[in-house]
Amino acid sequence: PMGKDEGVAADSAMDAVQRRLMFDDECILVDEHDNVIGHESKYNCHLMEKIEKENLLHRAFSAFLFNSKFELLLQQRSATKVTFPLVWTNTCCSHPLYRESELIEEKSLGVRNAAQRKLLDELGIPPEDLPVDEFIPLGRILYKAPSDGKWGEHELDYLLFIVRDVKANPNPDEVADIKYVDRKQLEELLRKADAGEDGIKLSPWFRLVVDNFLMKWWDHVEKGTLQEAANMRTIH
Ligand code: DMA
Ligand code: MN
Repeated sequence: PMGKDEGVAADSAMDAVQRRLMFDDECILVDEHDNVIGHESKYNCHLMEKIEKENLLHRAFSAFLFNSKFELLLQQRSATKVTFPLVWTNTCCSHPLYRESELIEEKSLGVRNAAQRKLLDELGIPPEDLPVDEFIPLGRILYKAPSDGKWGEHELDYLLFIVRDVKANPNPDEVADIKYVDRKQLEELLRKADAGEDGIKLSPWFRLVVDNFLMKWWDHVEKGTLQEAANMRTIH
């Protein structure tokens, strides 16, 4: 296995902030039923070769934040992200870390704690504006997606919805741009991404959610019935 220093040397072009996260963040390894089986650096969890050889699967979350007009907040990932730079995606994604507060399984509290932490880190939204109890876990998906070169994802991803009016102050290390979209504006973005117009690219996990769940869940956002849409038993 590659040592820390060799890894850093081999990735000297990597942005310093992103490199630090690659080694500081300890991800949670799970089996395909989402049982915790260990932990591994963010770096190793996202190396395609390691993913394939050791069948590494880690826990993640994708947060979808809507304002009171029921518009969805999207972000464009920064150019310095190691995986999927400059792609448009849902509000905030990351990983619950291998630490007590983010390993709590009951009602997915660990994952909701991680979402609160990263919405502050990436979008500057204060935790007071995002009480963990307001995040509604709707489902889990398992997917594998290569990014560029040697990097990629293999995740068991918790889908969290929250409806709150917030003031965002994006962190440029993480986020290149943000925008709220209504359904029509999202359709237009999908069309552009499909047509390759304006260089618009969407993340593979956001696309999966859009194609399988988002529109019916958006109805529940508007009706205030999100809890009814939740199914945390099945892993899709
Ligand atoms: C990882 O997101 C999680 C998903 C669902 C793709 P990320 O690459 O934005 O993680 P981080 O923000 O921790 O770099
Ligand atoms: Mn990941």
